Amino acid sequence: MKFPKGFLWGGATAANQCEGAYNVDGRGLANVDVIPYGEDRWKVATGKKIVEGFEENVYYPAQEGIRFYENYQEDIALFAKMGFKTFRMSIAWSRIYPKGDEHQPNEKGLQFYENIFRECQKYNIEPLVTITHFDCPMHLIKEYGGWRNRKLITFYERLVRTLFTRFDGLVKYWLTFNEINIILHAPFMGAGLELHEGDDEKSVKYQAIHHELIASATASKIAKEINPDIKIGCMLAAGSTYPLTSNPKDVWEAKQMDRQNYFFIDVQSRGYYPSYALKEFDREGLSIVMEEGDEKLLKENTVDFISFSYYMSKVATTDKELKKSSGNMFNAVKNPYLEESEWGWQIDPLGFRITLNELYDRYQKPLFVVENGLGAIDHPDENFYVEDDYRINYLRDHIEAMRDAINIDGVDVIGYTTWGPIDLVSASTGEMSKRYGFIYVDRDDQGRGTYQRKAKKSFYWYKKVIETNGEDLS
Ligand code: P53
Repeated sequence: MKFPKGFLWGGATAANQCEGAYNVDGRGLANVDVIPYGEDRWKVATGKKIVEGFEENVYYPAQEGIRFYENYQEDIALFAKMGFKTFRMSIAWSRIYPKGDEHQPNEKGLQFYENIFRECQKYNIEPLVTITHFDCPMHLIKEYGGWRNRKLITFYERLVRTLFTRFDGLVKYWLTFNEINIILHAPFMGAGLELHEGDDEKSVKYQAIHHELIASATASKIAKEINPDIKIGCMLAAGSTYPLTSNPKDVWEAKQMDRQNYFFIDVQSRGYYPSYALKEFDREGLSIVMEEGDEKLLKENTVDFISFSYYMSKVATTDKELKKSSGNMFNAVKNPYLEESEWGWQIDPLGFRITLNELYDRYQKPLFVVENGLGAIDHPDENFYVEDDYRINYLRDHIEAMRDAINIDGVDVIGYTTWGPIDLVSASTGEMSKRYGFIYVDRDDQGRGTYQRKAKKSFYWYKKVIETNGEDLS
């Protein structure tokens, strides 16, 4: 029961959740900067509360992150110590193009990422780079309306051309949009999309989505022109949906919920809008403007591999009362057979194997697991040391499930990066106390602390996993 030779073990981060230095070296303001910590967070994230900038007496966790901007050398050295083969990180768009619509990139921003890639190179760590992980320059949102405006494709094209050219030879694996389906559930956080009064919400979202899909295909096209060896992946917030009962109505509901998410990858991987979506747009009278040439572009520039995050499976029901109680963004209800994390996320390793199989059955392209992990409250001792057996157990069970998918089911998996190998700010809650890391960071929910780094028990465990290429999970 082995993992393939050259399997890419590592960890995954995002600029907005770890870099900090939000106004340093010419970086422009982005949507992710103005999403507050506290009770308004989700209102802002979902676009229900529109913000212009910072408000007084509110804490904005992205401003400081975990100070990765200053600490990247130390942090990458720690990843190297665990034996990372790959490191997933993202580019802050507004470091490269501070407003988004300039013609010349900001050299200091480019230099920062070049430094990171050179640091990785020192340790033979393959960078895996997300072009946009939820972020969008505020100027593009306020001046152009963000992704609802087709011009965003041009600005994104400028960004990717700059990145692919400058980092040719340093970066081989790129992801176009992190969790592209999150735009449906948290449009402002996920894509900088604001909803205004009078908007036909669904039309606006799918128009923005169309622009993102075209931008993604454009990135594939440009990448191959610059260097045919570059590999482009899409990125989905995955996790299969189960029907709550065998009532065919529940089964149908589950299928519909899955399709909502698979829709994105259907386009990015197959190269055309699936008929069920076209029918739905028609039926509901959604007016989505597409241009001549879009179809051809999508068809000719599909992704090379499928990447996704997996934290949990979901459960669908047609029971209206139960649905109301769900309280999470996928409208999923509790699974009576599963345990859950302290944040109510269902823990389901077999669901991981099911999801891997589903994605492979559907697309027949190599899969890259680029996020998986357990957000938990840690209890450090006086030296900041954490014994996180709960985290080790979660990861072991999931790695075993992935091993079964590879060895028993024949699923093609390129690599696996755990979410937040170093503790970082939570996307959904803005908390620091929701920790995923092998490395503890001394910082609390309000940004107070020494920001000192310290290896947890799981650090040594993951090191052994990588050393033995997944054979020793004990
Ligand atoms: P946190 C849910 C909500 C927001 C972002 O989430 C999410 C998800 C899970 O699908 O997606 C990813 O930090 C995301 C990361 C994020 C991670 O899940 O809320 O790509 O940015 O940190 C974990 O616990």
